[in-house]
Amino acid sequence: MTMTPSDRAERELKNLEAVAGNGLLHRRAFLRGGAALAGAMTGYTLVPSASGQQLADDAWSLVPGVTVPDYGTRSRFEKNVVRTLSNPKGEPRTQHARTPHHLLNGTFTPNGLHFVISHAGDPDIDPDKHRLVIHGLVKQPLVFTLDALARYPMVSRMAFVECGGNSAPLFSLEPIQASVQALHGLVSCAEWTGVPLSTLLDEAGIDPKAKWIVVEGGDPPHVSRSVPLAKAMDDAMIALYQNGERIMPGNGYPMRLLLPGWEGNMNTKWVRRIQLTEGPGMTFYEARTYAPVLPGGKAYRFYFIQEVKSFITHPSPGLALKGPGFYEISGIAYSGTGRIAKVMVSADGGKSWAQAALQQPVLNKAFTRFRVPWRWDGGPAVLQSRAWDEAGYEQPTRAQLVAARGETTRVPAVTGFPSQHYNAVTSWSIERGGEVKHVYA
Ligand SMILES: Nc1nc2c(c(=O)[nH]1)N[C@H]1C(S)=C(S)[C@@H](COP(=O)(O)O)O[C@H]1N2
Ligand SMILES: [Mo]
Repeated sequence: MTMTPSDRAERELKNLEAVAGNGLLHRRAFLRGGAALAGAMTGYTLVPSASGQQLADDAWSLVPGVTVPDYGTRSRFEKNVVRTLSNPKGEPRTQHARTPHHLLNGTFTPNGLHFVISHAGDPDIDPDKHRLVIHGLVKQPLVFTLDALARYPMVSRMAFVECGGNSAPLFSLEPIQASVQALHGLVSCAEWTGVPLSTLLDEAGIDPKAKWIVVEGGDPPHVSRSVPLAKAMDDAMIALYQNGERIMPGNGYPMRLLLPGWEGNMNTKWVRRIQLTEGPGMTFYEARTYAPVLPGGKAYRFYFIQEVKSFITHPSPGLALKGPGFYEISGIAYSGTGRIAKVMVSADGGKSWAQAALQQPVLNKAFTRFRVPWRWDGGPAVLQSRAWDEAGYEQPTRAQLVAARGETTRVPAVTGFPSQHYNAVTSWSIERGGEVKHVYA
């Protein structure tokens, strides 16, 4: 007896182990290979079978193509993959550009799509004229040109940068209907290359009285933040390259401070001054904007770490499901304290959970892509992800976070009400027609 494709699919289907409600499958199913998996879910294959005539000779296959450009840009068909801008006319206030996570995949953010927050636009810095000064409680103050810095031993590492205000819309009383880009677009991940800050501080000679550094940018507001010396000596970097090329103007060209895992605002762009001090500077941004206020009226003085977090990018609002059957649920997880240890995914609003496959390599303080095989039966479902890091921290539920930190009708609130460090679970509801909505579950 010969097996038909549907017999085979039937048998495969029996082998696929549902491990949680609403059709979440064991991640082991991926080991079967994508085609077998997708085929088993749909009965056949996801696409119609091909015949020779279906390969048409379109114009591009008949005449020579365009001249190879000296700097490559993406296909003209990808022009919709862009950041969204909060201040497109560049009025004299903060500008935000948000990463379109629902249109990307993998773990690092292309340079042109890395999120940007610039409090007074992106300065047009001539790299030959830019200087970095290290002074204060040091034996020998030093001034570095870009050329001088380029002669030090460099290191590369993947690291995410996240604004403390990312995801602030989720502090609102009602779920705001918006894309993952609008809700979580103020986080990105890149490979950064540069000189360890410890090398430069050692060379300047640290006075034992020094416990902090106050770091200043070369943009007009001279954005300044204080960083404990221990972090500066641990994994801080003066970054010169972003995904292999010089840092983008919006991300700090020609140099920025990188503090892996710490609040975005502390990662001073266009860095020009590092002063070693006994105490923190209590600068504008740390004394006001980035001092989250608690429901009782107390405030965090500093909130350094971007805590463990995850969200589902596929599917997500704007990416509607096209009929029942197989889907891969995937998203991003990261933690400012270390590596991601585990991500669990629910399709029934948190009643039951399946463990996601973590795409290797799982790197310290960098994006980890997680994936779960899912068979959507066409009925209502609520998708959630929840991450744990290697230090044992677990991503809170929204109820847990709101109990500790409050919620607000003022969104996006700038200060005074909760508007910083939302790292709780995000929920996407799948409606009957396949549309995806933001809900609180
Ligand atoms: N000098 C300077 N550094 C800065 C800023 C700025 O406006 N000026 N914005 C900060 C904020 S609020 C964040 S969240 C991060 C964002 O880094 P990115 O724009 O490279 O993504 O940079 C920080 N560093
Ligand atoms: Mo920020």
